[in-house]
Formats: sequence, C-alpha cells, structure tokens
Amino acid sequence: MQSTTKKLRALLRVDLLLTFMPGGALAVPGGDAIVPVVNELSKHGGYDLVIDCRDDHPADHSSFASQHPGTTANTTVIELFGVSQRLWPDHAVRDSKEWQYHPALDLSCVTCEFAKGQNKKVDSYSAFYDNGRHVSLETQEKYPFLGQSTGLAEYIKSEAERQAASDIQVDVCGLALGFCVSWTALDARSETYRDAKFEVRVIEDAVCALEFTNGDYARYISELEAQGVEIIQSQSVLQNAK
Ligand code: VGL
Ligand code: ZN
Repeated sequence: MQSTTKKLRALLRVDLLLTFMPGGALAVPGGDAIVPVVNELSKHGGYDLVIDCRDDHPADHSSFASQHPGTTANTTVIELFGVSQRLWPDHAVRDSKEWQYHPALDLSCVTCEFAKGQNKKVDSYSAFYDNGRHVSLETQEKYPFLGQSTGLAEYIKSEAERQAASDIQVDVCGLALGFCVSWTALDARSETYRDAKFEVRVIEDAVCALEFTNGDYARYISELEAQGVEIIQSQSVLQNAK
C-alpha cells in the first residue's frame, strides 16, 4: 500500500494594513509593492490556510511614544514591565482608517484572521505570542499578563490534526521584516507538532523591511537563518504548487 503523508501548509500574511504602507503612520518604504506578490501566493500557492495577522492597538497603547512625554518615536527604547520596548508613532489603532487592510489586498481566500497587540501594557510583534514571552521567568511571575498566546499556534495545530497532516509548514510574508515578520517566523520555528519543529520559510520578495541603520537587512536575514528559517522566493512556491 502506498503511504501518503500530508503536510499542512499555512501562509501567514503579516500586517498588510494601511498604517504600514507608504503614507501611513509607521510606513515601511516600498511596502505596497509586495501586495500583488502576496495576492498571487494566496491564490496560487496551494496553501491549506491563508491567515491575516493584524496589529490591533487601543489608542493609548503603551508602545506609542505619544504615551510617554519626552520620548521620540522610532528612536527611544524604554523598559515596560521588564520588557524592552522601542517606541513607535501612533499606528494600527482599532477602527481607524489606517487599521484597514491595503485596498488591493485580496481577502477572498483568507481562512481566518488573528489580532495582536490588543493589550495596551505589552506589545506583540509576533502573531503567536506577545513580546513578554522572552523575558525571565522572574519577570513573568511578577507580571503574569506577559507571554500570552494569540491562539494562532493552537489553531494551526488543530487544523493539522483535523486534516490528518503529519507535518506543518508555515510561510511568512508581509510587514515589516525585522519586527512583526521576523518575530512571527521565529515564534513559528519554536513550535512543534507531533515531535517535529514547524518548518518555517520567509518569502523574501513578499516582505519589506524597516531599517534604521546600515546592515539591518542582512542582520535580520542572518538571525532568521541561524534559527533554521529558510529564505525563499515566491517563484519557487508558485512553481511547486503547479
Ligand atoms: C510592527 C512595529 C510596531 C510591524 C508593528 O508590523 O512590523 N512594527 N508594530
Ligand atoms: Zn504595532
């Protein structure tokens, strides 16, 4: 008898919101150029799950420089409940215009959406867990709200079980490399299913980076590769889906 093994394949589309596009409050230069690539992948990449991950902040989120007098957006780094926090311009405020998806983003093949960054006390770059996940146990015990799951890992694993898949592969695209894309990919890589790590890939021509200093891009890529995240191009996904 021929044995068949199914791999569950998920595409995570990170933060394709107006707020991160040129003209938005936390614009990623060139961020809108990836939208057609993301659409193509979503439609023709052969994915079992296409998941939108959405930054979803209250207006007084503590990652906003506006909440901390005397600080500068994009530059100042503070400590919040024991977690290092770069401060940002007000962005992705729930129900605001900029919280909407880019109008050219195809939503027709989206399986579901996961929100992050809803708790004003802690930021959430990753679509899996808030930024408090990586602090010491001592700090987590002091601030028990740190390190919450969004439910994304549980959802992907339950879908894999339901579809009788033996492995899970997660592809990550969207904005911004270095922050939400990288943290999401690295958290995915730390997950296991049936005793194996998730296979994780970042689709390089379907992401765009927020760079502050020379060499940031290369550093982001090497940090991903060091954790076993594969860097691939959309063409190879589309070719293999045929
Ligand atoms: C992001 C900073 C703050 C991102 C979100 O999408 O990369 N970066 N919130
Ligand atoms: Zn944010």
